[in-house]
Amino acid sequence: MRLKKALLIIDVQNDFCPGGALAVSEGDKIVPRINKYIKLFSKSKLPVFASRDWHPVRTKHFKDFGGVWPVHCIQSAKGAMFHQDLKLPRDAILLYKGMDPDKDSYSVFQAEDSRGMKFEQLLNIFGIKELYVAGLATDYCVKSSAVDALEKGLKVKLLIDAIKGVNLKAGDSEKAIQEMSKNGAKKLTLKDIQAKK
Ligand code: VGL
Ligand code: ZN
Repeated sequence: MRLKKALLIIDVQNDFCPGGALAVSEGDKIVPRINKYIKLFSKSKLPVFASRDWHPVRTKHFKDFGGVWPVHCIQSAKGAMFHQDLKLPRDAILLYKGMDPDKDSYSVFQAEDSRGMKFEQLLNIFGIKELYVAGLATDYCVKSSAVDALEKGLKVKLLIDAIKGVNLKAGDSEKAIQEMSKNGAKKLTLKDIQAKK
């Protein structure tokens, strides 16, 4: 039997795009590509999950309170909104993470939907066994989510033409991709998928 797949779009939010508080270089460039993946998944009636970094004003995640990051993705603020060109389907399942003022919570496995249902429970309900992962940032949330997924026995396809990293240190994204691959993630591009059809 073919594994049931879902698309996981991580943190494509204003603050992670150029002009945002924690801008990922060319973070916005992946949006049109992600829209193409969304179309493919919607056509196949497969679920689309979209997470958002969703921080309270005070959290140890921020420099001001002992963390490493500038203030970003404050709950309901403009910076926390999805990039305006991201075309999420009406039935996309929205996930929120980073609400705990004492934790960093990079992984989407620490995220929940608007009713407090954890990502892993949602995957179980939908019977998802394989995640196609896109979004921001390669070296934090994407890496952490992919590694957790693999650890939990899910298959992971890393959409390498639809991710971008912060690169606090040069080469961080490349290292993150290597780590995900080492853990079992398979790299994939839109062309690879189209070639299979
Ligand atoms: C993230 C840095 C800070 C992420 C979140 O979602 O990748 N990165 N907060
Ligand atoms: Zn954050």
